[in-house]
Amino acid sequence: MKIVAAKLIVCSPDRNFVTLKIETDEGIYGLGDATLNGRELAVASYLEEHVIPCLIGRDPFAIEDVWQYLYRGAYWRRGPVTMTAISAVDVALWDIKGKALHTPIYNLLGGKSRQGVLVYAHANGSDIPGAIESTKKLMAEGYLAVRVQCGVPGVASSYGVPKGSKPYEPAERGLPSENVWSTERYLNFVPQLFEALRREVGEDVHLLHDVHHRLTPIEAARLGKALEPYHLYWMEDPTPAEDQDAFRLIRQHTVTPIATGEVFNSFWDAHDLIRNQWVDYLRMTIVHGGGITALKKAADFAAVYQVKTGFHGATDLSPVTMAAALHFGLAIHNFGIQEHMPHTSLTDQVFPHAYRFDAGYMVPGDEPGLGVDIDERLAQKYPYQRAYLPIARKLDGTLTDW
Ligand code: EZ4
Ligand code: CO
Repeated sequence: MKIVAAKLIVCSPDRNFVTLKIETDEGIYGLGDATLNGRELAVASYLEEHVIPCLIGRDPFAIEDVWQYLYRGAYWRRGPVTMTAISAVDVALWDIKGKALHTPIYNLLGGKSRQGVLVYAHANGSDIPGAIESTKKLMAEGYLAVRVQCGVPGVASSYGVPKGSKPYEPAERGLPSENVWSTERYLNFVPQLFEALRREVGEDVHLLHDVHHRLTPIEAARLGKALEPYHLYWMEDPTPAEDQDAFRLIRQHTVTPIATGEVFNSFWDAHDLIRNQWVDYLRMTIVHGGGITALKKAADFAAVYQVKTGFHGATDLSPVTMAAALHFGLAIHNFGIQEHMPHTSLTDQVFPHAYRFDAGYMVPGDEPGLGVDIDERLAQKYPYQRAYLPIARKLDGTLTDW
């Protein structure tokens, strides 16, 4: 089998997605997600100008070799643009291989290790009663794990809290919007939120919370300690992780489990975190971390240290990535949990898929390959629209981590 063509489909069915479609001489094609939220066209151009020409004529079954060719062969390693482009190619090749061998990707990764993939949903409220109501609603839908974000009194706009009646969606069309931030108000408020939540929803449901990189290590340590009575499933991205050593300090102070890495794009971003057991869950996911090939190696390394996966799964990761993550999560032994932020029905129409939610778990379905397609004609009706993630400023105007 040979790769004969590859093309990009850039579309915006409610939000922007970049999709790579690789075609073979046997008529089988594969899909890969190349979406990098707010920097979509950089990846599209990287693939179009520098990668696609190198793929033509190659054997699509030689996934490891193609991966090394794009990683080592570029000379310039790592970085979100490069690694997202490599991911797209890698996932498309796994899709082709599954289809050619008539088997779902989870079988190529060792087969099922479990019946379903535990997922967590997003609850959000502008205040504590709203957050409780939103959590209860998701529990009634069958979710066994819920991430809870809440408006903070005295802070005009918070991460994870919708502005209107639509579900929360961080990226917005147009230029970046601005959020405000107060660490002091947040730190005083969050323990009250989880105290009220546990009182209302009981001890059984898994509760998670995303700090979204906004604290210093010692502030994160204080929050983790304060949240211990409410036994969170995890505290996410407590501090930026460029300095992996920063997590040592947090770890020394609290037994609240830690998840990090949705912005990582390389195993090396997580190496110290894992081998020192400073985190419990790795969030680096397939679309930004170099594909299934790279994540399998990272997950296997993590397994040795009892670190589990907890992949990013927000709406900026297309249904192609969601499917890949579900095959992956079904197969590997050290799977922990998968984020599930449902796409809009329009996104789902553009990407018909076999995966589904059932009673707190998701399954990828048993179709060969990924089990996801793209309706190109429908996609064409929704062209790319400039959109960005917001930025955040402290109350005095200082730009801070969003
Ligand atoms: O802000 O996906 O855990 N989920 C998150 C997301 C991220 C967006 C960024 O592209 O933190 O909401
Ligand atoms: Co997050």
